[in-house]
Amino acid sequence: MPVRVICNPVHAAHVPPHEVDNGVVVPPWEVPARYDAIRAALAARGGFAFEDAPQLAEDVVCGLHDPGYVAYLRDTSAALAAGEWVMPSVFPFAPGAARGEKARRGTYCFDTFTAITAGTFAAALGGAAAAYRGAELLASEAERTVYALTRPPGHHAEHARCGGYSFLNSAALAAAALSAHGPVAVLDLDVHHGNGTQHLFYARADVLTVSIHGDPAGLFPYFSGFADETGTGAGLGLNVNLPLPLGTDEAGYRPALAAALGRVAAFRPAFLVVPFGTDAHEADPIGGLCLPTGFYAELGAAVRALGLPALVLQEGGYDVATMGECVAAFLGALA
Ligand code: SP5
Ligand code: ZN
Repeated sequence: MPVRVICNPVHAAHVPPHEVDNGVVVPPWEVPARYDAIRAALAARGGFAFEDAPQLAEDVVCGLHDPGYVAYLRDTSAALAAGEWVMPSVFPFAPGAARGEKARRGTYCFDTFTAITAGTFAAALGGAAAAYRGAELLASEAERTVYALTRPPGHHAEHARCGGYSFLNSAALAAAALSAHGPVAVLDLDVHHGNGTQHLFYARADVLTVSIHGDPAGLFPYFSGFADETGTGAGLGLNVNLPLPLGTDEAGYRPALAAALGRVAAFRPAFLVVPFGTDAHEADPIGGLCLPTGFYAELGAAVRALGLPALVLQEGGYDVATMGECVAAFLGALA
């Protein structure tokens, strides 16, 4: 049985012009070629069946994200011509201060890495659609392993803020949909902390969030992903952060992986959602960890050993030359 790959057919509508890092305009890392590289590697490996995600109504994401935020993304994209973009310059901190357009940009975004373009909302909604379709396939028991091939990423997007190249949190949308059918564990394997997903489920007892990532003391998103963030209220103890020192290799990664898998298994979830990135790879230009290509099959096999129905969603990974092989190896071992 081939693994079904749910594709975002409109990902290429989102082409960020650049990022701004410490005030310096730099070329974007999050580019359409990433998607093409993964698709080509999966096609070359074989055993994958590609299908486009059906369209998703905007109200479905309004169950997860703030409707005002979703409207901001939609309207901002709609007002832009091809080649134009919007990025925040100020980050309002006083309640009620965001009355004008320029203030709104900083209210609904937490960094200067995440440009909105004319095609951004369509592409982000296409990613949410792929995730939602994947959740449907697991919930109906039609499939046990599904991969959502999409960009832009989603796991940094919070209830009402974009950032980290993420606009709509597709993994969280899938987890929320699956939670209607049983407890859900989210295992975030992108090298960056999944702050948006943590934020969205922080007080919930029915969704466990676990993330292995580079230590946010020195890596994006900087302000969250520390080990002492463990959840609140009914969700206390159900958020697990496993930060690793920058430079960690496979030997250093294995104990964190074992701890993460142990936490997932102990929760006895009905479903697993894996926001997956290849940016922990040694060749990744912005990740800072040192996993070799050969480790990705081991990673997939370790997740497979949980024996859970699993939805894998593409998040980060920026070395276009190696990322396709890593995804193919991971999924090949998982399925
Ligand atoms: C989904 C995802 O992986 N988002 C990551 C967002 C990280 N953005 C911060 C990029 C800063 C890049 N600094 C580069 C220094 C390279 N030498
Ligand atoms: Zn990442």
